[in-house]
Amino acid sequence: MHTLSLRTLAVATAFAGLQATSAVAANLVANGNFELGNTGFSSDYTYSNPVPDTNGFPERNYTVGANPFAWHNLFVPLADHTTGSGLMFIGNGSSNTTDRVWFQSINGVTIGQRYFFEAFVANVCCNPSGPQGAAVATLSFFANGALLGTRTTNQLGIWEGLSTDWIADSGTVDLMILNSQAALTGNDFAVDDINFSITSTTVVPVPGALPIMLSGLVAIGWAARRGDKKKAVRSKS
Ligand SMILES: [Ca+2]
Ligand SMILES: [Ca+2]
Repeated sequence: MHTLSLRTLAVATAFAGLQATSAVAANLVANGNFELGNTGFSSDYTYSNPVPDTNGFPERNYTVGANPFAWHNLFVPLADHTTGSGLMFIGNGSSNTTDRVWFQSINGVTIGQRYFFEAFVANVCCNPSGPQGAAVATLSFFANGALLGTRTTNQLGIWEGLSTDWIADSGTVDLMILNSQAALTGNDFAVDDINFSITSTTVVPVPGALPIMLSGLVAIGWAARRGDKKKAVRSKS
């Protein structure tokens, strides 16, 4: 009876493990989808309200809003990446490339653990009333100073994703976005759905340690279930 129970558990968790290969766990970034507004993160840019359509005029300003066009009348209308009706970070790029566009510290990270990182960016300048072919932002994402990846917002009004893995080198991860584009004309962008989460494929059973292995399998099953929920959200990209 006891053996049967264990086997049943092993089969169930092995199946869950197969599902987990492309899944991710809960997002550790606070307000990574910006649905809570201007909270949970920091920026060297100056915050201004998402409306009216002249608030976005100064460079080195940002807002958290539902539509870039509502903040700057030369920007394009753009639906957020999360649901198509939510909020996003909208920035008017700074001429100082050392200004941190967005940054956040996350505690409780496991050293040596592989983490998944993903974010989406878009170029928002300009609509037909504004300059065409203006400079585009080049956004680089860092974890504890290490470059995770760079995305140039080449396509006007189109979300472009960046995703990668990162192995934690500290119990705290400082995530940061820098923009290497210094132009004032153009260089306007949106960011949404910043995700930093533990990957489910790196829970490695210790040979001969059955209790540890079973706890790992349970963790994989948990990650898979969380991942299924996340995939449902991702399918909107
Ligand atoms: Ca959003
Ligand atoms: Ca600008």
